Amino acid sequence: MSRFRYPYLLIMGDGAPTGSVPTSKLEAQILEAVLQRELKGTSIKSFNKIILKFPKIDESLRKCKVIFEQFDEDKSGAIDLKELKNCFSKLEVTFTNEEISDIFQACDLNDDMGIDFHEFIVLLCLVYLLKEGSSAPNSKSRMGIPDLEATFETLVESFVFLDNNNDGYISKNEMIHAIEESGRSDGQITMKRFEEMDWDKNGTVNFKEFLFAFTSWVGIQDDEDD
Ligand SMILES: [Ca+2]
Ligand SMILES: [Ca+2]
Ligand SMILES: [Ca+2]
Repeated sequence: MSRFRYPYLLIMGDGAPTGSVPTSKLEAQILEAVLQRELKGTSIKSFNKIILKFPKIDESLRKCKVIFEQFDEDKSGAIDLKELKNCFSKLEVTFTNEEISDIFQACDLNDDMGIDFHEFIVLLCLVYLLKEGSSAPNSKSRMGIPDLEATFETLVESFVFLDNNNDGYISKNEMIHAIEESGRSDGQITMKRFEEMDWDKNGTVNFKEFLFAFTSWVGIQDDEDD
């Protein structure tokens, strides 16, 4: 549990859905992209498969730090709006200014006007999802960072697996079902973690909430306190 240090209380002010209804244009777009993606299904067939992928996901996300530092041009430890615009143009990701502001706000969970490393990973993964289908048909990469994109795909696939009824949200029952089926002895701990990621306690977790929690579980938070 020591990994669970992210200030979740701060997240509550962030426009997380109060029911299974998107609260902003961006949330609606993300939900739509998730629903589209769910139609394709997932190669992940068990909860244990997700757990087995943790070390690899962790390793890959750590490498993302290099990218983060590259875009944090003034080395302030956070990416501001201007730096994010440069970041997108380098990655050849096309967004309007309004969209960039929206995604910035959505991922700046603690409202400090900067995207820290953890927030950055979630942000890139959301971009990855939103840009599905936007790259040339033969291109393997949407953002020019294929290794990381493969990891984002794993995160998306994990969500699709857990969202058993494909409504775009992971419910408590879906989580219980996945854990029970896996026969894990640490099921109770996992359940507790689910409850922690469902901060507004409405019984469901959307894709963004899932990403924040999931990327904490795999371990990237561990070296952020030094
Ligand atoms: Ca900066
Ligand atoms: Ca922030
Ligand atoms: Ca569901």
